[in-house]
Amino acid sequence: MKTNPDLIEIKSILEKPQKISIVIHKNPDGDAMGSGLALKKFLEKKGHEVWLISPNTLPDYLKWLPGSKQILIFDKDKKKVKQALEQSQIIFTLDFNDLSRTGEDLENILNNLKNKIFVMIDHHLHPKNYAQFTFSDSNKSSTSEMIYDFISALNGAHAIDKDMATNLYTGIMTDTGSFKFPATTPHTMKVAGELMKKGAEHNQIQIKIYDSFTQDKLGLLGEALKRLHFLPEYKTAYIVLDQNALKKYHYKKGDTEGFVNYGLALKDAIFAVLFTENEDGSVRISFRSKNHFPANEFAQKYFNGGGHLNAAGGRTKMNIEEAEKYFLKVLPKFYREYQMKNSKIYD
Ligand SMILES: [Mn+2]
Repeated sequence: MKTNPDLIEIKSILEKPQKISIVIHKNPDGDAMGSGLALKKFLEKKGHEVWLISPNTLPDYLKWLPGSKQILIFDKDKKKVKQALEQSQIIFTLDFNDLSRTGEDLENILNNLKNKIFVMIDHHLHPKNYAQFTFSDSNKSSTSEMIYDFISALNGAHAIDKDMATNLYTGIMTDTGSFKFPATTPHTMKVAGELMKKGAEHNQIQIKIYDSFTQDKLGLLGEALKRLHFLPEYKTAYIVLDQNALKKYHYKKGDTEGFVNYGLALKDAIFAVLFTENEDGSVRISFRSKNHFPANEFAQKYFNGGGHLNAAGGRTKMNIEEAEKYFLKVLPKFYREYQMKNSKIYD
């Protein structure tokens, strides 16, 4: 494995036409789809044959992304995806760093493709060791920013057209919460500016992503806000959405996207949590935090998850009442530990 290798070797591999698959993570978000679609078009322009593979269906709010109709959905057409992967010499994996993020079935297939060249491009912590080329940088705002840099480093920035710029801009914008999360750097802003020059219409993208709620989604948000609990002693806001609430508003995948952030809109909140009950009774949990509160550590320690310092996710097989109780039980201890560690450093 080479971590953050120089590009000479990969550049020479891409000199002649190759068959290439790009795999993004399950439940793809704007960054996964944006980076994947942009890389696909770039590689096609260079004369390669490219398949872009999502483990499962795309959320409605991202279906307008240029090129998204060409994405192969593993859940819908396993045979086709398998064929694409088997024909490929090179497999890019984007916006994740652990093959389990593709789901059990696809993970098994990927694990058995021993003679392929794997290239990971990702910005999450703790990359697994499955790729021959690992581009991993958890200080980057997004995989889309990394793809911009990757394309530039291959002397390909001139090839970035309006569609690619739109995809990359969307990835950066969604992963940075519209350029407000701490991982947003001067370089992030510079890349966003370059993408605007290449035709990304920032205002239209903003409208398509954030100002396109269905009435049901807005109703569900209202319900979520009514259910918001604030625990001032732990500076924590949390929301519990059970199947009753979701069904009332005809929940579709992606409808709760962004809801967790509303907890952090509270002046004194530094930790926001959203519990969502799955159809099978298990629970998925989203975590967001401000400043130095380690959402990823909390997710990892108590809810089989992980992620970034300020944005993480987890899951549990407990039912939703048990999950809430458990959360309320473990939070005080975790919060006190955080306070003790940080009083010395930041007060
Ligand atoms: Mn990302």
